[in-house]
Amino acid sequence: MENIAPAISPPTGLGGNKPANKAVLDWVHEVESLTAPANIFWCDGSAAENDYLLGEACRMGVLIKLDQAKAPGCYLHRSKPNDVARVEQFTLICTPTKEEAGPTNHWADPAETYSKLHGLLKGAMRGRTMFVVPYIMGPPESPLAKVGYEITDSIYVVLSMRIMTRMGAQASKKLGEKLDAEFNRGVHSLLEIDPEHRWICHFPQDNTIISVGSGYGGNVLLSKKCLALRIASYLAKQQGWLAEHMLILGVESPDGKKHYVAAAFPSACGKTNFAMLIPPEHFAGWKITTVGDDIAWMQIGKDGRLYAVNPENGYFGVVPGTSYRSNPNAMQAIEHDTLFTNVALTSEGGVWWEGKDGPPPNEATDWKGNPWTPASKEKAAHPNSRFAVPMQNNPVLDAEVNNRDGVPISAIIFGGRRSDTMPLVFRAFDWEHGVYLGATMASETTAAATGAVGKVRRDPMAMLPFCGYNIGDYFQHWLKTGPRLTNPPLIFHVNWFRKDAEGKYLWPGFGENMRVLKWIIDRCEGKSGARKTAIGCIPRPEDLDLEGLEGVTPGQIEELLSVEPEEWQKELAGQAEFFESLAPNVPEELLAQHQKLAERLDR
Ligand code: GTP
Ligand code: SPV
Ligand code: MN
Repeated sequence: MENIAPAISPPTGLGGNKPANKAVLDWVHEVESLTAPANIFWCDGSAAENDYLLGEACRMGVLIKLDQAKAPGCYLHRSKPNDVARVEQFTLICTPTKEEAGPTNHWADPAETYSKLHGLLKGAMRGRTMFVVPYIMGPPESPLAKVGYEITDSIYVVLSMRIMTRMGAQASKKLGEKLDAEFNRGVHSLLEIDPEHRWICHFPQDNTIISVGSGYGGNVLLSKKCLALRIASYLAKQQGWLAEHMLILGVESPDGKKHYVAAAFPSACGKTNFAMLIPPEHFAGWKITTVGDDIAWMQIGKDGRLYAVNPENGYFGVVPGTSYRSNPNAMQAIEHDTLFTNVALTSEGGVWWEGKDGPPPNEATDWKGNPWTPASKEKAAHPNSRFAVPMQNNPVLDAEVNNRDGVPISAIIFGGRRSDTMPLVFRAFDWEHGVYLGATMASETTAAATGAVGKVRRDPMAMLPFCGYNIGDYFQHWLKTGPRLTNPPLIFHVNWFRKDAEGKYLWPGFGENMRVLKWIIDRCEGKSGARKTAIGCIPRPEDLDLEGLEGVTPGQIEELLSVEPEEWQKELAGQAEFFESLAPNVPEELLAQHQKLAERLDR
C-alpha cells in the first residue's frame, strides 16, 4: 500500500479555504517555502471535501474502500510495518532547559532541534500536496477550547483529523483575524517514513509541534497526544487546570441520579472499553454514557467541583479484542464511517482482527498485505491496529458532550495492567494519598508504543509518555489542585488484570466492571462499605454487588481483593526506586506518603 501520495489537483470549489488570519497565512507560507510542495490544499472540513479526499486516497492506494453495502463509509489503511505505534524514544520536549522537561522526558535544545528539523523538512514536500487543516479541540464555546492548524503531506492524516477533531472552517472562524490570537502550529511530514528520521518534537513555549518520518496516529494526529496532552499539560500547569490521559463517563442509576467519573489507565489498558461499558443484566436500569475515551481537560467550576470536557471529536481505539461480547457499543459505532488502520481484509471486502466475534475467515489479507489463513503464525491484525470513528457514532454518547462547562466529576480512578499485587479496587484515604496512588501507578507495557510488551513500568497518572513538563512539578500541581476544590472527587485505584497462579485473569472485566463502578459511586454517596487496610479502603466481598456474576468463585473474589504482604514489600521497593530515579523532583508530601505506607505495611 502507498503511504506517500503524489500531489492532487482538486476541482474548483475545493481546497481553497484560506483563513483570514494573517499570522496563520504567514506561517503557512514559511512552511511552504521550506518544504516546497507542489500545491497547497486549504481544508474546510465539508462533506464534499471529505468525499473528494476519500476518492483520491483510494485512487492513489492510500486507502482501500471496504464493501460499502456491509460497511458504509468504511475504509482500510495500512501503515508501513516499521511505523505502527508511538515512538517514545524519539518524542522530544524542547524546552529552554532540560530541567523544565524533567527526568521522564527526552529533552532536546530548541534551537538545535529546529535547525535539525528544518534540514529534514527542506524540500520534503516536493511533488506532494501540502494540506492545511484547521481544527478546534474542546467544545467550541468552552473557555478551555483551543484552535490548532496542522500542516501535513499525508491525506490519511487529513481524513483522520476530520474524525478526531472539530475540523474545518469553524476553527478559522473561531480564531478570527487578530494577529496575536493564539493557535497551535503543527507541522507534519511523512518524509520517506524512515525510522532513522522519525522525530516527534514539542516546543511548549512556542505552542509548536513538528513531527517527521511517521504516519502512525499518535505520532501524527498532532491534535491528540501532542497538543491535547503534552502542550496542554504545560499550559494547564501555568493556568491552573488539568490535561489528563483519562476517559470520562456518566453513570445513571435507575432512580435517575447521575454521576460522572474520570479514569486514567495507560495506553491499551481499557479506557475505551470502560467508557462504553454495558452493565450486566442484574444492573437493569443503570445507564453508562461516554463523554470521552482518552483525554480529559478539567477545571475548577464556580461551585468548587472539578469539571471535565473531552477535547476530542472521535475515538482512535484499539481494534483487537473488540467484539459484540466485549464492547457492543464500539462494534455498533464502527459499523459505518470508520477508518481502520492495520487490520486484516477479508475476500468479501470486510475487516477481521483477533478477538472479533465468530470464526476467523478461511483466508484473508493480513495487516501487511500478505495472504493469511487461520493456520498462519503471524497475526492477521497488528496488536495496535486502530479504528478512528466519530464520537457521534457511539450509541451511548453522553448528552453533555458539547457542554462548554463540562461535566462535574465525582470520582477519579487510576488503574494499571498488573498481573499481581494490585487489588480489583481500593479507595484512597484522601486527596494527597490519591495523588500518591496516581504518582506511583505502574502497568505492563503494551503494543501502543514500540518496545517490549508486558514489562511492568511506573506510569504516573498514565501520563509518563504525555506529560509535557517536569513530572515533579506535575505532581506538585496535582497536590495543589485538591485543596482548591471545595468538593473534590474521591480517588480510587482499580486493576482489571490480576491473574491467578495459572496466569488466567481472575476478573471477567468489560461489562462486569460495572460492579466495581457501582461500589465507587455508592462510596461517593457515602453508602458502600469497606475495610481499612494499609494500602487504602478495600471492599469486602459482601460490599460488592456480585449477584448474577458467573464463573468467579468466592475464593477468586477473596484473591482479587487481597493484599499480599510479600508483593507489597516488592511494590514499596519499586515505588521507592522510581522516586529515587526522579530525585530531587519528588514533592515532600509524596515521599512522606511513601514513608507512611511503609509504616502501615509494617504494622
Ligand atoms: P489507548 O487508546 O491506547 O489509550 O487505550 P485504552 O486505554 O482506551 O484501551 P482499550 O479500552 O482500547 O483496551 C485495550 C485492550 O485491553 C483491548 O485489547 C481490550 O480488549 C483490553 N481490555 C479492556 N478492558 C478490559 C477488561 O476489563 N478486562 C480485560 N481482561 N481486558 C480488557
Ligand atoms: C495511546 O497510545 O494512548 C493512544 C493511541 O491513545 S495514540 O493516539 O497513538 O497515542
Ligand atoms: Mn491513549
